[in-house]
Amino acid sequence: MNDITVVPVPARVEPASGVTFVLPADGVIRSDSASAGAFLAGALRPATGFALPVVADHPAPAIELRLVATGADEGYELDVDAGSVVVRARTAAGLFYGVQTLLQLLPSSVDATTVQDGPWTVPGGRIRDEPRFAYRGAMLDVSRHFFGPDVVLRFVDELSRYKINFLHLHLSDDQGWRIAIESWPELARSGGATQVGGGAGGCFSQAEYARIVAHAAERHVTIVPEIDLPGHTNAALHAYPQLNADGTAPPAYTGVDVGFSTLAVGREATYTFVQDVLREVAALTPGPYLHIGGDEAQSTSTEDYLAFMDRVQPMVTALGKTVVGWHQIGPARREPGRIAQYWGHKPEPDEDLLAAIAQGDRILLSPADRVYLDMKYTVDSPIGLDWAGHITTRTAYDWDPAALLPGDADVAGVEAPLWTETVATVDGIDLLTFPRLPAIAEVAWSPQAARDWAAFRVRLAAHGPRWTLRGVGFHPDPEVF
Ligand code: TNX
Repeated sequence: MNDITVVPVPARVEPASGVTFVLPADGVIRSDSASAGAFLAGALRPATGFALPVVADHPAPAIELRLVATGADEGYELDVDAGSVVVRARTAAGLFYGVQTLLQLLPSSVDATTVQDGPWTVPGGRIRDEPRFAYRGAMLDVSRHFFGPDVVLRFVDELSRYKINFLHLHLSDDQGWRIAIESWPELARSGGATQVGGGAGGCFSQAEYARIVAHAAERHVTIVPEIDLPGHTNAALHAYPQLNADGTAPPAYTGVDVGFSTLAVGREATYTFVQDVLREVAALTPGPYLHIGGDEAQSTSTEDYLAFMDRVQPMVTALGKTVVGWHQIGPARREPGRIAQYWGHKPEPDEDLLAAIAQGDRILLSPADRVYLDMKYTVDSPIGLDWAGHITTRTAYDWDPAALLPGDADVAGVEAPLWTETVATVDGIDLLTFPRLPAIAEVAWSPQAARDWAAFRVRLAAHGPRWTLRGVGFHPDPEVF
């Protein structure tokens, strides 16, 4: 295990030198969790060509997945000797992460979709692992450009390999409304009908959305839906004239400006609308969080913004969910447990962020100059923005979440947003996401003391061939590959 290339790096690794496990063709998987066993077998069968039956009991299994009474929430232990591999965890999530680590310990050809030559070796030793932060997130903006359910499922699959456990979906913005709301059907029909550049857009049906939520849950990824309010709402304003202060619907918007739209904060129809939307979205959300945006409300007066948030945040609580908002929500009266998502990038302290910290909000870190996946890597990147600077893989990796904010901030974790003003294709998603997202996953999962750029870049480089085998594109960052 000396040279393992696991990303994120585990908290503790003790190699057993000279010891190697080889997966036998007639190996059996014994698992306390049917889903974890099935997931592992499903991942191993295509490339190995082995049958790998999964059973609940067996005298001499090749691989064992055991639920045990102790351990951290998402932690696991992995023991590899010449005769067997054993993963132990207290929770199903922990078992899943142990399985992901095991897959990365096998030769990279395990990621091929057709049968490959073995031997299927795993280096001997012990791993003891658990996450630094409970919230390890990515965000996909499906509003600026719409991406259908299959693209989102594939994104979830890749995130979960790196132990990311939250996917925030930015479901509404000026350019498009992307989740069907049965009580307001024009949102999907008319609000979802276009996107940046004027393409066809699209909108998830509730059944499609439920499929995303279920697929993610099987991979221990919780979906965080965002309905961005009260700004970033042109698509809704276009669909329903009564949400506008002057009662007139604006045209659909296919540009990339921000800050020009607002719900009519003084109209009762606005609150009926918000209540209905949040109710339907909450009903589709088994996870704890509802994100209500709150950023860049430049067309809403401060007074109106605070009044709006005073009415809307308690709706989220009443639906049994916890409020998440961009950090501009900081000055608005908080609801219990609220998370403020910090997306600043300036050296000077941000007053809205300080207000959130002072109120006791948990802070989700999305510093735009570190983890905004929509920023270009360099001036030569074919897509991406640059308002927060260029972000190389090293820039995304080389920082400490504990050192970013004033000492009294309660950091919930780290989330990497992919805004899609310039991203119209899956290739574009891949290029901006890899290899930076795995770098950020390590920032969020691994202890700071175990992280080091020089060692990381070598581990990360080993994932290039795996992405290629899986049909995932990436930026060949010259500092890594
Ligand atoms: C800022 S981050 C925005 C988004 C843009 C993004 C582009 C945030 C809360 N608002 O509306 O898409 O910059 O990088």
